[in-house]
Amino acid sequence: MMKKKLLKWLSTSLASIALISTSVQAQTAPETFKNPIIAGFAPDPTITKVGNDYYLANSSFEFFPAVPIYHSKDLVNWQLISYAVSEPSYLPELAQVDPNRGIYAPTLRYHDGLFYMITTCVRCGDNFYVTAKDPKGPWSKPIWVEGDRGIDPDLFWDDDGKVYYSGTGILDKSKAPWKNANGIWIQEIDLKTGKLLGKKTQLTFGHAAQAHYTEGPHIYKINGEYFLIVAEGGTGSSHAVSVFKSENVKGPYEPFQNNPVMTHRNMGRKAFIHTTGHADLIQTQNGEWWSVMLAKRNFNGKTMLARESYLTKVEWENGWPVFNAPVNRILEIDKRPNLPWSPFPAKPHRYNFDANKLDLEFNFLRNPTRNWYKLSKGKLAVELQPETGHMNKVNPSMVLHRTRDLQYVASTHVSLQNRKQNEAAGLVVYRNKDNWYQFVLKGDHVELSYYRKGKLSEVARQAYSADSAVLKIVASEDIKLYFSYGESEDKLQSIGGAVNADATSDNIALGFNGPYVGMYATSHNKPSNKTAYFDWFEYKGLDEKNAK
Ligand code: 6LW
Repeated sequence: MMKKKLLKWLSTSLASIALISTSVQAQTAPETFKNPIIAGFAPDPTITKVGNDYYLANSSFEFFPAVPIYHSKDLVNWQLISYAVSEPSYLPELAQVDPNRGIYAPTLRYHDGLFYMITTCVRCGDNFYVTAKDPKGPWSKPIWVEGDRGIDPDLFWDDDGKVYYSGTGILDKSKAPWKNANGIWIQEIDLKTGKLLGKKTQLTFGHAAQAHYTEGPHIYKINGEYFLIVAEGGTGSSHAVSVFKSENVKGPYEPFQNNPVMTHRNMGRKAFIHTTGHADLIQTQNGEWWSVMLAKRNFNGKTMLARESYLTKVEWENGWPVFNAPVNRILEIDKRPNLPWSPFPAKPHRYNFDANKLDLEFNFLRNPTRNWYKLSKGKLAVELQPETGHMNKVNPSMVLHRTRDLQYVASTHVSLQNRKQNEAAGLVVYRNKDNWYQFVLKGDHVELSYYRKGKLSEVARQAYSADSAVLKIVASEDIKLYFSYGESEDKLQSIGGAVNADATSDNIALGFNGPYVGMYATSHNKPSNKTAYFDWFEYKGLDEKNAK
């Protein structure tokens, strides 16, 4: 009797708790979302769905681990869960690439129990794919595709079991139809071996005469018809999305007369969201269609965060897609997909280095060919290497965090004992070898300097002899960086005043990659047996995240 009563009480209370929690959820789930869905360095997004889970991958260029993979349940809240290439020995070629070479636009797909990520390593082996049963990994070794040196490969599984590889390029160069033309072609692929089978078929050179740089293809079969979606115009202000369809996978593909179906190319330089293009489509479990694509944001004329990932709705009218009807623009605030609101718990801002592995957020500049860092006793121990951030094709001692906000605070506690004049450790704001800021303990002083278009400028240098320091960088809305340092967090003094932050912007450092902030140690071209110890690193974004 008692037991029965208890059970009843339990079940009614549980039911009311469930009711309360659904209503809390309903109350707190916003109606809108905020673009970008992944801010900062997140170009060339590609998306796939398994059950009610969504996965998105980005290109990553010379940074490592390569091809970040994010997970979401509502297309709006995304969590970094892995990288498709995180084992350095799987892609040793990435140790030597130039800035903005390396990993270009990927395609992420799921078929028959396996995830596939296919991409190009530019100037480091060309096209390859990796597979995984679990998107968190482990991912396989690369399987190299034989016979294509073009970029932006796509994989498409047809209903008859055949798999098609789409590549970018003009098969017969003598037939290049106009200046700056590029094209898309298709060929069957054997996914066991990576061999392309049969003949290559050219599908298009672009939606119309004069279409430039047709690339980034994805093929889908929707209601019995084959759709080809491409990026056009180059990944700058003329970027666009165009669509084609065909009754046969190998064409002929008819360009939609309303192409390009999405572009901000005619909005002029003042557009806040610009460079929209390079789309991939997904249908939700509730029947809606959405597209991810890349775009950039214009902060008072400066593109500080490079190419980011955006989301927009797609509807079908007369058998063709309409992007974000009726405005046909990517909006910063837009109506949310009809999916259960599923935010992830906020991550702590401070990384204490207590685990035995670096947090997924951290990246290296190129593939580390040797183990120059270690996590031990709650510290990140970083060996000084002669390589600096101003050298090309090297892997300096840098541990970097994507800059995901226009406004942020980054800080660290670093110690480097008995420093010689060539030995330095501290913070960097980094884009490429010619455009970056360094704020370091060096020899007997603190030094703040930056490279802008390859020219080194020293902002400030102040005597400092203690073994360790807290270093702090504040990036502000007015495109300035403010630096401070001291022996403890409550005793910081500023140095250098307001420093123009635009060296890492697209305006100055234009490239495919994006900005980072992080930790750095170097012995400036000379051998050293020193190790710098980072007690913690903090990255705190100050941009408002989700829509109200
Ligand atoms: C990407 C290609 C592109 O692979 O930029 O300009 C490349 N075009 O689509 C790098 O994101």
